[in-house]
Amino acid sequence: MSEIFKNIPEIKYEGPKSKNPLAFKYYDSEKIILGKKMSEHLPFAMAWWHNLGAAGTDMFGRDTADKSFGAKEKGTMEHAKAKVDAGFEFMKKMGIRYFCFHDVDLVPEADDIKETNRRLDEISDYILEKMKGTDIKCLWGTANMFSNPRYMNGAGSSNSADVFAFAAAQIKKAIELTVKFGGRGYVFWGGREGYETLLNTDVKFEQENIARLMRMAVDYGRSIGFDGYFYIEPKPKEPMKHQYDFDAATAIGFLRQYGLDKDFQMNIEANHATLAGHTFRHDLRISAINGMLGSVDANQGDMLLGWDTDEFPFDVYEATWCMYEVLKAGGLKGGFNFDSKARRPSYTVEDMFESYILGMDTFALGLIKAAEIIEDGRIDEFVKERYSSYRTGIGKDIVEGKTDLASLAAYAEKMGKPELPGSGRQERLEGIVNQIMFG
Ligand code: XUL
Ligand code: CO
Repeated sequence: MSEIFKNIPEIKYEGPKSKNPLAFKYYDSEKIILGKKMSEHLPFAMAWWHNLGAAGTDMFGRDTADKSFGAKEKGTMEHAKAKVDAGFEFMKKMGIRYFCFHDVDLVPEADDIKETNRRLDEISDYILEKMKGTDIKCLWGTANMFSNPRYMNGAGSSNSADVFAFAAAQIKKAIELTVKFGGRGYVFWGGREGYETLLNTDVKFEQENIARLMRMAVDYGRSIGFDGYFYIEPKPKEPMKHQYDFDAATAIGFLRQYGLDKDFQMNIEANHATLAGHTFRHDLRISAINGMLGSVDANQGDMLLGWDTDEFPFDVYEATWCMYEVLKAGGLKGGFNFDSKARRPSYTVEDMFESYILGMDTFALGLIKAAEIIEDGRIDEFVKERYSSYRTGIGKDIVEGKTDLASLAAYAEKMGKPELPGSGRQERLEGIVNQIMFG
């Protein structure tokens, strides 16, 4: 098989002074941060759909990039194999060790699922062959249950039982593929699991059905030896007006309600969190404190746009807070999947590589700075001190469950006017962060 990206060398670390656009400035895979190699802290993954599929089409215009990778006709098995060749060459040159996929990213979908599955068998054999002799693995797999018109009303939440059954068939195959690739996880992003209007929607029934489908997925996955985590990837809207997995807190509540919380974790995507009106960091924290911070879809949105722009991560502050949350949570069992696409006018092969270099360098910087914030200790110490009133006296009694409303009321009567709770020192803390970022 001939080289596809002939003008692109293996991407190496050259350090912050390098002016070479095809080199890492901060991602140094072997560098030790807090006792672990950067590459272990940052298991990066390539998103099959954006990197090998998305070619720039938007609502107002067609493709700008050529992602045929030498195949004569797009949407054929020849093209599917060319994507595999391109993907593996790309990952090797970038030093990326994981990939994520939807079933229909891998092959063109046929009308008959038996034919689609036959194609998936063929391409997955080809991928397995490629994986041999490399250290490239699968981070997670998923089924696309949102693009085909049959999913206009969702998959698990569809009003049609036949559509529900079709979704089950796709999930079954996608889990089998994930297991075949030795994947670490299986994702449910509820693409159209939501509603446009309550006038035609039975929310309770739809949510129960989604839970039924997830339960079947867990049972089947475990029965064929899948021992990774299932993930919910929350997103509040787009394509549906209202999606059930609105944010981490909502998804966690749902999993607990239906007894799925032992098998599932969160896959938090930055741009989804911000669409929900949160910071990326907020949804990471909510997942972490519930023991459910599983994996990350790394990207960023645009403050001025109200939709999922899936830009490559560039904002070092955001990446720092992400890595701070991840380090505090003890790392990820999953990884960092670049669910990001180069902008439509960034249509060249160089842009494919430079986008990933930007994303990986941004997260490497985030890791370095988050480790410095933790090692500096002033922020963590401040937060600890802020709650010190709960470590002695009445505060200790509250935490230890030794009080009730009556005893606290008696205490308050004796106390008179409570002192103010102490300055939050937000500006001082922000100054410390800037000092660490640029000092
Ligand atoms: C869509 C999105 C998906 C999921 C996988 O916003 O993020 O690509 O990551 O289905
Ligand atoms: Co995503």
